[in-house]
Amino acid sequence: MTEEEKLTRFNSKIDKEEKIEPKDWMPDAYRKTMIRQLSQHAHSEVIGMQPEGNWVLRAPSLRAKKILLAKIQDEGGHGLYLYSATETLGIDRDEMIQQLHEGKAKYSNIFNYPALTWADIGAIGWLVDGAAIVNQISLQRTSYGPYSRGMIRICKEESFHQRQGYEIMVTMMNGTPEQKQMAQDAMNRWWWPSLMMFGPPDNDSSHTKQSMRWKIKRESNDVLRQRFIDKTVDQAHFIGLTVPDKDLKFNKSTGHWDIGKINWDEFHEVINGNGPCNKQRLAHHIKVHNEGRWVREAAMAFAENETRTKKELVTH
Ligand code: BYC
Repeated sequence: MTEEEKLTRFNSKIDKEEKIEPKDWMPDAYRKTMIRQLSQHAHSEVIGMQPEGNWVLRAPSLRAKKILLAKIQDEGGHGLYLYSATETLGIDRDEMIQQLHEGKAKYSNIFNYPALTWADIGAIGWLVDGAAIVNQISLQRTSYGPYSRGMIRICKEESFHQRQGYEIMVTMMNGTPEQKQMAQDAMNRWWWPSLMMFGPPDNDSSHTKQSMRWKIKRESNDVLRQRFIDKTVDQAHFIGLTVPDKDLKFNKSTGHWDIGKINWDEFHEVINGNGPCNKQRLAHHIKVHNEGRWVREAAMAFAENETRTKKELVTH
């Protein structure tokens, strides 16, 4: 097949909603975009374990601790599926990790904020996982097969995470005045960064147009952000939390909540390495990665040994 015929075939698969699979021909730019988004998504899952990990030893009950541990393990698992899915595009995990350590690969803005109190664990589950679900439900229909299948599995676990967070917020809002204040304070700090998770406004989003043409992204950043706002404002009001936005107003003509201005300067500062915890998050990842080198080497040596033994058994 000529290059042109291959491209026609690729485009027709996209038009017919067929999935692109690892061995299929794909344009270089599609492969590059997929590697960028998928590896950033994998890094986000893994770096996202850090703010929550900070609270495992301080969880207020055995039940809360068990649930938090299970959630954090899920995030690690999501990272692993996503690294594996990215590897099907021809990049290996060492290279992805190196890009992360060198600051060449991004991860979600949200994980560069500190988790200061137990209420932050509620806010992360409710708002951060809540935002992630809205984005990931849409990505279940992404055109790249391994990513789409990964998202279907991941979404099932995310809905448990979101409920875990909301349950913490509900409990605190039914508690003492101090507990209510802690929940409100967490809401105040996590609300705006959660809205930024959906990426820049559509007009400033460099990749959306092409990614939507290739059906990598199925809905735009602003559409998904609005869906999250509409769901979450009602949940906040239901338990007595105030949304920290003086311009928040229900728009009867559109049926949506209108919000005030998002501070995009803050977003750009954070994704360019200057958020409150960027340096800490990366330094921790590098330290733990180096400490785990002997485990990777031992696993490789064991695998090589097994292969050699099997070969010897076959030849004898
Ligand atoms: N943070 O053209 P745009 C979780 C960058 S973890 C940082 O709109 P795109 C959890 C973007 O990369 C789930 N950077 O980009 C885990 C681009 O820069 P580059 C995390 C961002 O890709 C543990 C530039 O801005 N979910 O749930 O079309 C505990 C222009 O943006 C962000 C995912 O990763 C951001 N928020 O759309 C708890 C979702 N937004 O690369 C919970 C998968 C934008 O050109 N990713 N940038 O240098 C996506 O859906 C899309 O990549 C985005 C951005 C919607 C995020």
